[in-house]
Amino acid sequence: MSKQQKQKSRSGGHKSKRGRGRLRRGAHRNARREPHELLKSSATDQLVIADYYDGDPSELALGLVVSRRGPVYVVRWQSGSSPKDGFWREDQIALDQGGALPCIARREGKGAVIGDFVYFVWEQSDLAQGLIVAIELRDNALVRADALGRRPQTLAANLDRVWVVSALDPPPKSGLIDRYLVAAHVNKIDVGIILNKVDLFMDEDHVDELAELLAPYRALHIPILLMSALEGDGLEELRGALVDERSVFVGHSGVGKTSLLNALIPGLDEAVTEVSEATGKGQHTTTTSTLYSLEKGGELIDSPGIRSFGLWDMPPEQLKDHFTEFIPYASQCHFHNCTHLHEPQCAVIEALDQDKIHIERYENYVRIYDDLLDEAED
Ligand SMILES: Nc1nc2c(ncn2[C@@H]2O[C@H](COP(=O)(O)OP(=O)(O)OP(=O)(O)O)[C@@H](O)[C@H]2O)c(=O)[nH]1
Ligand SMILES: [Mg+2]
Ligand SMILES: [Zn+2]
Repeated sequence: MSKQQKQKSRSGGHKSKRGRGRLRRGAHRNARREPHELLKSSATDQLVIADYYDGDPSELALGLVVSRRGPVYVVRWQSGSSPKDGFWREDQIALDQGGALPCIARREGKGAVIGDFVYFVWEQSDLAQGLIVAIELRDNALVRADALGRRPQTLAANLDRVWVVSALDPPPKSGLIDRYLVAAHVNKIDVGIILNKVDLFMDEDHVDELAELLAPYRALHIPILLMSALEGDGLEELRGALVDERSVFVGHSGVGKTSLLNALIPGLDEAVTEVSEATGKGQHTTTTSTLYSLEKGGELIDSPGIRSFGLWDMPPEQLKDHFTEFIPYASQCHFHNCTHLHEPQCAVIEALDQDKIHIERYENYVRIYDDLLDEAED
């Protein structure tokens, strides 16, 4: 439905009782929207707030979700209504626009994630001073499947870039990088790769190994930063890359996402933990995502480390469209719906044989395809 059509149905809804009834049913449907259905269908697509809020829309304020702890969302007040005179309790300091307040959410606001713009009303309760009534449609979202592959889990919304952070220890896994790349590409979110802890470079072989791992990503023109949060290598380059973008650090636990953030924002001092001696794996120090504003403009979300990343809502046959280096060859395959797995006269496999496509990327494609097929059969 176009925005115009939506506005039409909305004003129609206000005119007659029957119309209002239709509106309520609409609200019910919207309330059950899956996270990926909160996406804008075009750049100008906007939420029809009347579907969510019966009161006067001028009572609403708009804010950005910057963190969450249980039922409480911390929301940075950006625009819209101000609290009425006498709203603040004696033990509270009146908030200025740009400041952050705790909010709780009613039904439709409960799916809000970091990076969401939310509509809230000023309302004092035990836990909060705002009540989120609706989530503005998202430009994009980074979504993965939950551990069982049954439900979508939205990690963050309205992103300009996903920085996949890996490190020399625990060692980088191209499979995880490729899954993030696919999830970002689905939503047309730019990506970057950070290789942290370069202070741990052991020897020449180690360097060669890494150069090989990163080669396919260089060929895809993905920004790659070699960094050390410990010694400051690459920090100025990263600062420059983050300006005026809303970006998120993602990756395995213990790769140094929070350490990089602490290095970027002096005085921040968020908790980091020692990598366990026994397993070399991180300890999952960061438990919730948080959005930080950067001095030179731009916002950065630190997220908890993950073990694995399952793609959500991806039919296996669509996966090939997100391995962008396959695309120029795919049109030359004998079969127009070639999966590039086993078909004869496959131009992608020919390109692979001629080393025009990196073997690790192709192998990851096959692996992810198999996983998606398994899930589809479940
Ligand atoms: N040698 C070295 N160690 C680092 C570097 N960056 C971080 N570390 C160490 O790596 C460990 C994990 O760092 P964190 O910043 O907590 O990692 P994280 O990615 O935020 O982990 P989660 O919050 O669990 O996802 C800590 O012991 C850091 O001191 C680095 O550049 N070099
Ligand atoms: Mg962390
Ligand atoms: Zn093919």
